[in-house]
Amino acid sequence: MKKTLSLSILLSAGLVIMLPKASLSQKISKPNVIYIYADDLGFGDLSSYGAQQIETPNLDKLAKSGTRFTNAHSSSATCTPSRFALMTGTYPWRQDGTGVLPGDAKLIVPTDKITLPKVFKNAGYTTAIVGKWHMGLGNQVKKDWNAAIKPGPNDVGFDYSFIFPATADRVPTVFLENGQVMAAEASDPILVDYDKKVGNDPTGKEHPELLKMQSSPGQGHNQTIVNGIGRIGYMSGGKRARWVDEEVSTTFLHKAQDFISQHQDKPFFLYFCLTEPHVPRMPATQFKGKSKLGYRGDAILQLDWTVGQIQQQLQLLGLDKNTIVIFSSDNGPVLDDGYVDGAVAQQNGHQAAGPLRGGKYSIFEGGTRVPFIVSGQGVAQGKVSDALISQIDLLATSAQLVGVNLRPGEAKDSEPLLKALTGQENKGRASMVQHAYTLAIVKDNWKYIAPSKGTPYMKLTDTETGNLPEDQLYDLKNDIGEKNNVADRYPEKVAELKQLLEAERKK
Ligand code: NG6
Ligand code: CA
Repeated sequence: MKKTLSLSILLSAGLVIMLPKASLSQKISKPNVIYIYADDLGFGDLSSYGAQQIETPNLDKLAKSGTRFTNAHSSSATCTPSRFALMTGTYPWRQDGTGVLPGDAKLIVPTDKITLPKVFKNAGYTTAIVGKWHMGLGNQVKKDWNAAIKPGPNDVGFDYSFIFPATADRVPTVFLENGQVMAAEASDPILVDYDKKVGNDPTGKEHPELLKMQSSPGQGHNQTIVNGIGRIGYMSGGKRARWVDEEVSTTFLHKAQDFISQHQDKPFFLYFCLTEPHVPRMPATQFKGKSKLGYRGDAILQLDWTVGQIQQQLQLLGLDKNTIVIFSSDNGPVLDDGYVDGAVAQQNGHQAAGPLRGGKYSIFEGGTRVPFIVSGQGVAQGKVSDALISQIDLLATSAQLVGVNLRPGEAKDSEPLLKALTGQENKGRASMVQHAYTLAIVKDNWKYIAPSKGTPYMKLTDTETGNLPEDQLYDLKNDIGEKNNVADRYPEKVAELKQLLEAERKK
């Protein structure tokens, strides 16, 4: 017998047990990764995070089977910048034009730089996005919605894409599959405009009697009516292509499930972007009225059910063991974000941000500290971790997971935190920049918020933004609700964190 035997000979000879276990498992185990991204879900919106008025059994089960994080953050307090950070591993405030985008915006993700899906592609994975996109499409605002639109998700690392362009409250209210509007008809071309009315479709402003859900006074959402709901922006044409709000969520679910079952034999990465509980909240009939908290609560039940459907599918296909599921939200919660949908009237004591101050749009913790659950292959079970983690770290951490090297300077704000993410250790980032209208920096549970001229309170959405013209310092360990500004008491802390933030800005 020769001294050096190849792996295949060993395997065929049934001598596999002679190989060291680690090297074998490293070869075999490339886990699938599914990143489920909720839209505007708050830190207090799940029963596993302490919600009393709502039950989210499927997400609670996910948390029990894995690690639940209590100090994990989106990079920003709104959608587009958070998603940009997740995709690129760079803080969005370093690049202009990364604020909340209209539905006709051009693509803001660079096509020539590393992205989260490209990390997986470089490791041989098949990649897909299903759901809300909101990072722009094409090279310019003016585009032909009836032709294939490029560049888009398929040009920044996704092999397959099934998306809607921006938010459910913005036109065009259509799905795009691999850049092509689904069910578009040449005879009824889609026109989109954010400045002036196009075509003859009624608007919510002119015809409130046509609405099945009223827009909140003063917030807009009263332009073109689609499916009985006033939207932001004007559109005409594409009558066949327009979605039915009650079907959006299940359409995404089915597309996600199709992708999973079609790619079950080889490693895949699925970026599954749910639209709940973002406005307009118009859940499927089976969820309407179920939560007793208005449509926002019903949408959360729909979201929880959707996650349960994915879990069930993974189990049925035998993929639950070699798949990592990560669940989080792109920013904190808001009750009235443009429609009279019962979220305020039927709040019933529900605290969407839990014990945190502020919510969506705020630099306070409520803006970015969000539910974050990781479960699956290699993840500690039944653990609660207070490691400081940002969604921006998923890029470098995924590279670590799948064994891809990032080049120096690539995804420069993303930190490799595989041990923290899998619940193996509690040490996360040393510091983290938070972003809303202004910036904040957190280190060792001290949080410094930079002075800003923005409004301290947004009346229409009832949001405490955290914008103040002076320095703010909070001791998050003892004051998670950011009630006491202790900047005057700890001037050295303020100076230290200010300097650190300045250094981050210049990086
Ligand atoms: C705001 C919208 C809000 C929502 C948000 C984006 C107004 C008054 N409000 O500008 O309804 O669409 O943008 O939400 O227009 S996000 O989750 O995508 O960031
Ligand atoms: Ca959002």
